Amino acid sequence: MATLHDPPLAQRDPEIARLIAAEELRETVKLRLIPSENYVSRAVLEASGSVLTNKYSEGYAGKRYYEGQQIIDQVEELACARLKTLFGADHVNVQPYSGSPANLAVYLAFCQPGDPIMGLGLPAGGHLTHGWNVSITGKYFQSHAYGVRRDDHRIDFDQVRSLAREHKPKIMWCGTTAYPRIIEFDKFREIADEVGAILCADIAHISGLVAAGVHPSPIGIAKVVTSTTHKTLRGPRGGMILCDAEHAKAIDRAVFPGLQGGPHNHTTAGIAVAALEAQQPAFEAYARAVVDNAKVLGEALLAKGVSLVTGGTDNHLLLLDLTPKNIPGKVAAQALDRAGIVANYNSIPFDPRKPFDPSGLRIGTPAITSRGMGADEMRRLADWMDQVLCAPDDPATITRVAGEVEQLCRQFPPPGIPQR
Ligand code: DSN
Repeated sequence: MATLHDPPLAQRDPEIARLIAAEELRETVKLRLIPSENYVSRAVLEASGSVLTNKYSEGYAGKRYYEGQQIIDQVEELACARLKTLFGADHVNVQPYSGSPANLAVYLAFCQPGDPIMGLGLPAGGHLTHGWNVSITGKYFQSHAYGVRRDDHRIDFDQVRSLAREHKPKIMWCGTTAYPRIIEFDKFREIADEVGAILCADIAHISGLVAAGVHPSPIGIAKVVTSTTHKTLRGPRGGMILCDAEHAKAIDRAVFPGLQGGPHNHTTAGIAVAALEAQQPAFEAYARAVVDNAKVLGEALLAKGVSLVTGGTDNHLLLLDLTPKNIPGKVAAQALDRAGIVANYNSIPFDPRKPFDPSGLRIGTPAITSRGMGADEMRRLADWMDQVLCAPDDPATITRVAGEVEQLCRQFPPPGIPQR
């Protein structure tokens, strides 16, 4: 039989090859400010795009349901060992396909349908899977969302305590997707202990900052910690669950066979590489720069008359309230995108507008910091954003800013993308 003809992508499927090249260009010439996105290194890309995608490996190292695991077991053990060292955790499960499945596995491990649970409400900066009503987690469990205070938009611990005392949740989530301040894990733990809840920290947004020590760690405070691996941690798209020894078995059983089939071994390898990179001193410097850049960007935007939810940031993101600028978040996001500045429109706490057309804009510095940008570039960025927000319908402004943005971006080639 003839050998299977095996041409490179550009020959096999020029359409997809062209689209990938176009995305490489987009990621090169735009300022990517979506705070949950980043650039992975070339090494992470290579591992993620490897032959490890060819293998099935249901189970865990040494206890698989298919033969041929000589290599895969080593890959997964290496990923887990590196993550355990990086975060100081007793146990790591690196198989969740992403953050939402990681969180679903936590429910499966500890809850029965209908059990009371608590999490930060979506409009206050929580995540769908922390019990929001349109998510399976809000439908299958009795969810009691806490929020932020009306006066300063910080987590309302009085409300957390009173809801917890009233409803006695099985699990209590702490973790956010649009909250620019430090998460006070110890305060949550105190309340969770008082009512017998298992405290689960979802650190998807901040896991890179936690690994680098620039945000307090929930390890040793929360019993279970979940995260994606592709945000500030700069790994491939994936998920993980870290927990204490006591909960390890329940978590592993929930992920497999409870929720998922075969792990994505190419992703596991990419996560292992990202964990190795995050152990280097350069990663700590990177994480510090992410936060420093966010602070400089926030101050520069405040100086332009933009209002910031909570008045500033402690982490990698800023939530802009555009009400004083008299421009809805969606109009702003679309105009900025045309000008080469990519963000997402977002609800702000107590938003009078609808979620699909809210008052806010969410931006973050993980990706632009991965390109090596610093304080000077943050000030230029604030200036460009202000110009666009003041003239979202002016094609001349948009075109000029897009050109200037591209010029700057060309000076800071992103990791992982071949420059043509
Ligand atoms: N989609 C992620 C984010 O943008 O924050 C959360 O899952």
